[in-house]
Amino acid sequence: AAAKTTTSAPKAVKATSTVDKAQVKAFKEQVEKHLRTTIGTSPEKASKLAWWQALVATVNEDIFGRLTDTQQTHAKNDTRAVHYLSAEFLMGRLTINNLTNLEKFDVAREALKEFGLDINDICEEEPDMALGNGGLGRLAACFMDSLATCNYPCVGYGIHYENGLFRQEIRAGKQVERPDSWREYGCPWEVCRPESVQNIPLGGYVEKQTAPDGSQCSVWHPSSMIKGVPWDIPVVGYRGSSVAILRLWESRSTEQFNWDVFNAGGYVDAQTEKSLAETISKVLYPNDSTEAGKELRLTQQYFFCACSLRDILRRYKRSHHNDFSEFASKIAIQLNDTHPTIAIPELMRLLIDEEGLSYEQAWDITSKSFNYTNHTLLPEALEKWPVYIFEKLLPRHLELIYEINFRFLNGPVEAKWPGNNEMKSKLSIIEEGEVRKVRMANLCVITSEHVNGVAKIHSKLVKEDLFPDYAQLWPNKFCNVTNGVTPRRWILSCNRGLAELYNDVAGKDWPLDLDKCEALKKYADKKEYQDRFMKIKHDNKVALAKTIKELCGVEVDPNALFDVQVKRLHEYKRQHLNLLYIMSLYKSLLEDPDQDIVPQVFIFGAKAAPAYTLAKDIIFAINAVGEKINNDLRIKGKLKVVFIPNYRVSLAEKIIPAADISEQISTAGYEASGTSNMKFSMNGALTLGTMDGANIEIVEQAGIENNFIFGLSVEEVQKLKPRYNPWDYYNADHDLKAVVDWLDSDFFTPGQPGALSSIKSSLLNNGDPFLVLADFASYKAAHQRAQKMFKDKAKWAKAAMINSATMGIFSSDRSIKDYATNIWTLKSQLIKK
Ligand code: Z15
Repeated sequence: AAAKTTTSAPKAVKATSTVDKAQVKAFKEQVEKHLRTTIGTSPEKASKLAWWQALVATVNEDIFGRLTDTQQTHAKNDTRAVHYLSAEFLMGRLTINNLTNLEKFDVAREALKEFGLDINDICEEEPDMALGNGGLGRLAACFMDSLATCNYPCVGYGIHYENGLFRQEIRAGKQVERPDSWREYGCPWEVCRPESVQNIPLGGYVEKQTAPDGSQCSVWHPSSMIKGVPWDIPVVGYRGSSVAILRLWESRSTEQFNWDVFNAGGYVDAQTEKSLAETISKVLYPNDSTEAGKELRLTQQYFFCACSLRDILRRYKRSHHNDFSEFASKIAIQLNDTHPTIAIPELMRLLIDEEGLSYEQAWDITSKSFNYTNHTLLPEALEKWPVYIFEKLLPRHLELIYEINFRFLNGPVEAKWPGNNEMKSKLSIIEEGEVRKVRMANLCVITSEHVNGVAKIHSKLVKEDLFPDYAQLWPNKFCNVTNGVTPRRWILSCNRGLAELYNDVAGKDWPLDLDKCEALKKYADKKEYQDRFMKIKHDNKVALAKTIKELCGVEVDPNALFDVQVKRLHEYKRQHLNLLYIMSLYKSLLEDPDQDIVPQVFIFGAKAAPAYTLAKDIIFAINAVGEKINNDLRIKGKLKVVFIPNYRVSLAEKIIPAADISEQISTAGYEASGTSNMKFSMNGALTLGTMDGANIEIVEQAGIENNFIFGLSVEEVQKLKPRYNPWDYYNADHDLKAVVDWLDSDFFTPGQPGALSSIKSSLLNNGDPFLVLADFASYKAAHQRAQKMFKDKAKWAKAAMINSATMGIFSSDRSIKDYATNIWTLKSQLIKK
């Protein structure tokens, strides 16, 4: 039916006419009222920042009522709830998303227009809330949106970092890190909750006491006390269903903190000492998938877990007093990676030492409450904390970890493998060696009811390769929940043109049931729909071209193919494979400038961990090669390479809707899932990628013929790895050899020979750990297929539409429902007004 009414001409911005005049008027009055009475200025002299603040104050009026309704409903029904513990929540900006979820965006846009303001321009004032590094933190943010939208009782718990992920500047082609003080001028979304402050003990020693009956018990005498102050950020579900809470803990000093200094008359010294306690929540560690292993990091983890558990216990005791028999039926705790593992011994400690339960009772509750999500197989990302750090910071927790380990090794392990010490040392929580270490993942697996990976292939590898022995003990503990992303942010808010198209072909409920988008599939052959779809893409590319001009000073043609790789910089993600291909393309253009190639723009965005030298070298190489190519008149603008600085959520929202090709080129077996791959496909990009992580499930939905798959499979990588010699590939492929050697010249870095040679060296002298050279030829062939298809506009449009239309299962609502059903046994709760 929808097909008949649509003409070949793209729809005008018809939303304007459907906006209710009275609502616009009311909204406008509210904004002006807040501008005057909340912000203390007037329409005549207000800055953009002030307008934004007034806009947020207006939105908050809608949010807080629903928040109270949500909390009252949950309290009244004494509902089971999930507690999502995560060291990272990468929320990005909240204004447009909250307006969208409240279905007030159009009203707000019209209201601001009447003040002569552009809503997008005003919303650019909002700093990103960048309290995360990458995929793991953004996943937590998408999950909060879905938990609220699907009405699941929940709390997200994390750290109120004063500085989020560093701001990246590019100077002379190199990454420079700058602090990100996202709340310098206050954050209007957050509410401080002094009534829920917690005090957290730290350090000191454990005293052994012998009770009159001869039994031993431990008394912890901490050396200091840290105050945890909660800040609540409301997360509005789509169409205002429920409002979830993200509770972030800020560390402060207490008077008890170093009270001996105080007592010695050191008033000023004690003020200085404050900084130590307040350091805890100062900064987010900027490593994605590698552990720095710093003492302060473990302190951060313990601090937020200890605060969160006390908060959970306080709320539980409000309705159940000191009867803990229902704890596990009311409380589910999800550990987002091993970062919050310390919550396990902390809950044991609280139940035994503070609440007086027996070890057995405490273990019964604890082992029924926790679940663990694994996000990586990379050995360098698996957290192992030296025992000596535990002895210093958390001596009582270490004792409990030893006890858990002892009972595990002498219980289930001894029963399954009697007298097998090799098995015991493999499965032990403690790694023996020069420096004894606590293996956090082992503690998670032993304690948790469920352990899940984040894509089908990854979950299989978690069970079979990472924890094979645990899987023999507990085969049913291991499961899969494929990641997802919220379609409210990643289509509806960031790609309004595409959202309109889906409204027309799939009805207006697709943001709540993304499978409905499949309706577009039947129009994928129809020219007028192809034209409309590609016009939306083109408009997004025009907008991105403008942003690129502003941020990079480079002119790019929206008619060119936009090939995008945006993600953290990591060897396993292989940005350098992309770079080698670009160099080979450039080389072939220099050899034959008149060849008929598709004009292409290669777009990169990536932050490198500040101490990851090779990653920084790759950023420099991309910029150096880009500089040369962009200014080479011989190639007549057929090729452009841009590195967009400071890649973050708000840039992703501009870049992803404008992509033609999504680069997902990790070595098979190394990217647990990926989530930008899903966002790109939803927005009509074709995936050029390996059979890794969720790419496999994406092509399962969209069809391998509508994407460009290349490279070794997981099995092939596993087989090749032990006997791999990169020199064989280098010597056998003239083109590959030429571009690798090019890195050793000063062609791209005039006057600085060798400036790019660390990359060549990692590929040849360091054994090319991620098989870049092995996949090069196959990668090049995939690019050639992509170029060929791009010339056939109808074929490309159809493939893009099918990709977008078939991503229903990658809504994070589906992921959250999987968790709720298979892991949390959690029911949704309709909110009473
Ligand atoms: C991180 O962003 C991811 C895994 C980690 O172990 C850490 Cl420490 C950070 C990513 C994975 O690399 C990515 O494949 C996955 O999609 C994402 O987590 C969310 O599960």
